[in-house]
Amino acid sequence: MPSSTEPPFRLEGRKVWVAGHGGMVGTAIVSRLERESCTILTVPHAEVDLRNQAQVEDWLAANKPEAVFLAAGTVGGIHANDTRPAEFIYDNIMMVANVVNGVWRQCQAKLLYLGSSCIYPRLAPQPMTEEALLSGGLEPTNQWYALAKISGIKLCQAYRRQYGCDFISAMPTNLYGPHDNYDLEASHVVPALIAKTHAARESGAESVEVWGTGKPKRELLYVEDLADALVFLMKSYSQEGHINVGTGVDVTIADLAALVARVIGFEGRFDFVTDKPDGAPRKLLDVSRLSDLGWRAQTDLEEGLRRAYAWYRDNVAGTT
Ligand code: GFB
Repeated sequence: MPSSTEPPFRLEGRKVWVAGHGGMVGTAIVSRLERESCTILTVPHAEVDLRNQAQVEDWLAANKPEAVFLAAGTVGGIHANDTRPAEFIYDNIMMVANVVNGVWRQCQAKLLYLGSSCIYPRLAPQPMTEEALLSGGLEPTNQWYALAKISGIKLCQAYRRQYGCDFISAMPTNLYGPHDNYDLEASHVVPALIAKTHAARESGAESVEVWGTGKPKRELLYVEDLADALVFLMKSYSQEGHINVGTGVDVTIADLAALVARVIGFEGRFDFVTDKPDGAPRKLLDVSRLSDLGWRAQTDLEEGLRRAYAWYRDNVAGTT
């Protein structure tokens, strides 16, 4: 268990690498770190492909970061996970293996890795505590991604045990916010509902299609809250066990759609497309360990959806 006697890890004046800085999570971490008086390091994908061991090792040897946020990954919603299994398992295993081993060999930085609530067993008791990991069978639609992410958490633990590396893992719930992926084939539910509902309102359509039955529940965390939690953990947490990061509250997909409609001002109806998968029935995190450490999410779901929609209107709608 975390202890209040652990010395805090200082970010001030340090070189901090955000791997995956171009994605939704990486962008939010970079923006949060701008308040920490550290030197933020990033490297474009075209220069270092994290799946390439030699490129990762060479870059780490040349740049020697002192802290690493490993936010890179091949990620996507239920359809992308279900239809691109090879990419989801190969890319994510290679990235974490190369970065974890490279950091140990080249710079011995403190490293924070990201799991995901979808890697807990499909039918884990709710809310899911950290102990639920590996206690049951996986959700079939994202088992490939889950196996890669579980391997990443275990890699961090193994390097801590055998080599004494200060590697930690956080387990975020479903995320949304600015810089999300709005490609409907690859996106998660929040950007999909925002894009489809906005389009319906603009065109005057009477209905919006929602995949599945609308009955599954999801816990949704605004990505800027996640970034704040990750900086908090980087500074204050140094244990082998991963830590859940969420809000502790979930919502059905049908209620989420209704909330998105309210935010966007759409007055039509939702049609549930039941030949699309529901995925896990529920995956609510038990966030008591993080609360006990002193961190809580700040952004309420409706406010977060308003900000996400504002970003979508300013950056995506009408630009394609
Ligand atoms: O967000 P989502 O794709 O991911 O889907 P998961 C959540 C729920 O929303 C599912 C429903 O029940 C979907 O069927 N849904 C309704 C929709 N309409 C839509 C839509 O238009 N698009 C999408 N995408 N969903 C992912 C995992 O699971 O969660 C990943 O597959 C990842 O591995 C992520 O970890 C956090 O919550 O089901």
